[in-house]
Amino acid sequence: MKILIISDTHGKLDNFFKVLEIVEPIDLLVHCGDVEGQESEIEALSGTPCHMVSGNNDFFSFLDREKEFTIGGKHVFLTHGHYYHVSMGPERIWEEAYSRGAQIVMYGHTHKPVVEERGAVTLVNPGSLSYPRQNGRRPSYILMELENGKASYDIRYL
Ligand SMILES: [Mn+2]
Repeated sequence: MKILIISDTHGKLDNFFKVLEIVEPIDLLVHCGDVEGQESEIEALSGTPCHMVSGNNDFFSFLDREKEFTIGGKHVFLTHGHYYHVSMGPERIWEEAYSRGAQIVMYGHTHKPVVEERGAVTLVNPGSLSYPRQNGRRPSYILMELENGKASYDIRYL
């Protein structure tokens, strides 16, 4: 199972088109918030089921603020991250994910990609496709592969 994880597109879809061309076909799309419109378009273009949450810039969005779902037997907690002050570090979002019994927490907001296994919870942040802030500032996304209950994550850059 191939899962594309993106975040913080902020109303721009050009890099999303590029990523889709590179990774298609995918089985699931996850968007960690700060979509700023085009929610329906993104889902339609991906051609797959889609989990999306609202971010701190999605003021009038119909999207949920948080979601929990299961992929390949793994309990995933999805939220943009600003409620847990992820700009200061992932401690609070980690605690929330742990208390919910999640094995994976997917979030955005920092515009810096992260994959980190921390005890019982794996932190997964794809960075931003539109306004990257990590060193080098290349737009980033994560391709997750699930096989026989084992997850692997590939941080990729455009
Ligand atoms: Mn953002």
